[in-house]
Amino acid sequence: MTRKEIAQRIIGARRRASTEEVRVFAPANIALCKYWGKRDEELNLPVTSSLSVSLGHKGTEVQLSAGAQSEDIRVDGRPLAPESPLHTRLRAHLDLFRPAQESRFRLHIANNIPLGAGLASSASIFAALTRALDRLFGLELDPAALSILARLGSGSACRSIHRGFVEWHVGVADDGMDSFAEPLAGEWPDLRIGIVMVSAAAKAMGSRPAMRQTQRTSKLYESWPLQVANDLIALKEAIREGHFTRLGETAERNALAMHATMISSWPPILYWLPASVESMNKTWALREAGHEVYFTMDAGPNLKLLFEERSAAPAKEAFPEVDVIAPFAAADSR
Ligand code: 2P0
Repeated sequence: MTRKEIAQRIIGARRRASTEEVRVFAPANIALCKYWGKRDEELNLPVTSSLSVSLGHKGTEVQLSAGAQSEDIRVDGRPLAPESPLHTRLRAHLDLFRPAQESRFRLHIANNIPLGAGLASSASIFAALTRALDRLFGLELDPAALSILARLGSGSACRSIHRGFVEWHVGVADDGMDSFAEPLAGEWPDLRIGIVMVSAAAKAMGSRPAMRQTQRTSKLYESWPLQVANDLIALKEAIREGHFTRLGETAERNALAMHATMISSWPPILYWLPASVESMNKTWALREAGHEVYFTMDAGPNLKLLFEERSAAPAKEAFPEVDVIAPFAAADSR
């Protein structure tokens, strides 16, 4: 099954002509239980379910119109090099919706998170772009269909279609029609996510090849689905009951377990820099001192701290550069 076939099946004859410009925002998301490994690389179908929280006002705004003279793709004000991998992926996503072979888009992408720094920016880009295409062509697709289409652009993008806590269901179908994200009930106004930027440089190895290498060569990867199954149960219970200790411990353990599968792959994949380990030690020292601060990490060296408002002062004291996001605060949810 190809991406084009799936998109055709969803979009069908719904597309209406449009030359207006649409402007759409989608939030970035941080997984508390990670997506790591695919059962289908073409369709970005995962090996397990995953669970995330979206980042409020941090994410991507897309401006999109059709009817341009030539394809015009800009990121943060600068034209994107046509030979860059992101350009190729964006064009491929636009192709799924392109009304005619000769039609061209003007696509301007504005991120308020650094690109390629393991802050899940591809998730918000492909979610915002999918929503923009839906609006531009008057498709009026339901959230599950939007989530499936966003997934074809980037796996984690299917979670950025929603706000708050989100679960991406693994699904069992070969065509992936049951592999989409849904919001979970539960608000957590006191929850804070602290971005600790260890390095803003683009990562040495993208998550796609890293996932592949882990799946193929890590003996520890065999235990990953069981880890995820248990962590999902614990996280959903923690969210339901507002049990922060359970949430933080589970998220931190899940991230470390994911990194353990990478470290045990061959050749080994280690995203951590010395400053990453230093930040982990600082987090553990905060907990020793009685402050409930946890961390999660993605395919990069940066940490995302998890804490509640009551621990904001000690967290900021230990990490003076931390950028604190309140995912459920009214002012943060545009
Ligand atoms: C996540 N990551 O759950 C995990 C944790 C990175 C580490 O989703 O190949 O950019 O586009 O499906 O979504 C990053 O992978 O990968 C990711 P593709 P994606 O957030």
